[in-house]
Amino acid sequence: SSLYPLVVSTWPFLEAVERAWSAANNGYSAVDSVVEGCSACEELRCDVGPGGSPDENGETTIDAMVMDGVTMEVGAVAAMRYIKDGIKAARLVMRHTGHTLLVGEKASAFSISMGLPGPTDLSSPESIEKWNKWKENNCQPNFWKNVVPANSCGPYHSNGLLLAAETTCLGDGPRRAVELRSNHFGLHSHDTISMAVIDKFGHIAVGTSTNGATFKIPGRVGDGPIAGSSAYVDSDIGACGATGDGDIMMRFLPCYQVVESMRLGMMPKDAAKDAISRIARKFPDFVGAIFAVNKNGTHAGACHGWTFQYSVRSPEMHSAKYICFVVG
Ligand code: SD4
Repeated sequence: SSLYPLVVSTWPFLEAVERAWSAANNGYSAVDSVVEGCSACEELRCDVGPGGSPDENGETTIDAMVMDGVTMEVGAVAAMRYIKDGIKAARLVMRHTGHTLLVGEKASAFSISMGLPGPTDLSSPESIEKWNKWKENNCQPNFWKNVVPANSCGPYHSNGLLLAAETTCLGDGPRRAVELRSNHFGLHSHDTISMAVIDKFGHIAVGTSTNGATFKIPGRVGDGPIAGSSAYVDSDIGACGATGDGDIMMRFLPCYQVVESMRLGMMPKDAAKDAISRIARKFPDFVGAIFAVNKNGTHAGACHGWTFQYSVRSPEMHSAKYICFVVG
């Protein structure tokens, strides 16, 4: 029996995985199958896409990327407003421009000019409610440090600083601060899909779509659209996808690390654990996870700071969830 197509994805987004797998099984290329899968996630709102995590201003934006492991072409969009179809916009950048990454308003304008629907309001009743609750809670937690933010949120200024002071005094403080920070990265809502597809021809592609960090400072771009960070692929070797604290992960390019380690002969399991532990050594409170899959279809996940599941679909096996190796 055939090994391919094979789909691996962050989180138990089984429907999105199934959609990607059917596409690949019907002869779609790896790139197009990944786009099908990530689009499904944007449509079904597996916490990604419209209605997802708002920023400090209550606005939802999208970061997305697609990478072709045969040609090593990449297309990405970041901090994109008013467009629902993040991953399709990324594919348009890859296919129809000589660029790699478009950002902000201009990424939206490009997407509309290329035929994607918009402008569309990306907020939802849920995202507005989430944002209102956060403001009622004096905009805590937030991402500021060592500074009084210029944009007030009522008692937000002083409380933002108070929180920092308290965390050094109270025994429980540091842990609580970490807990709060991890909430931004979907500990309770998994707002990033990162997916790899090996198509019938053995070609591999990866894609990512995310609303980034909840209550981020407007303008913040995470690891989602960064090749090598949220995902990476080389069809001769294998692929990797990541989720978690992108502000930290994009400093390490963990998915590039994983693919390169596999190139040097490491098994996916060891490569994934190694990439996560490189980050955890410097940032012991880091929250994040990756999956690794080699071109033979062997896969593994590694995580730190949370329990992470990833999903796999192959010809022999309906979508199944796997647990990560916890890196201590
Ligand atoms: C980011 N990595 O923008 C994303 C967030 C995420 O589950 O993965 N949330 O930092």
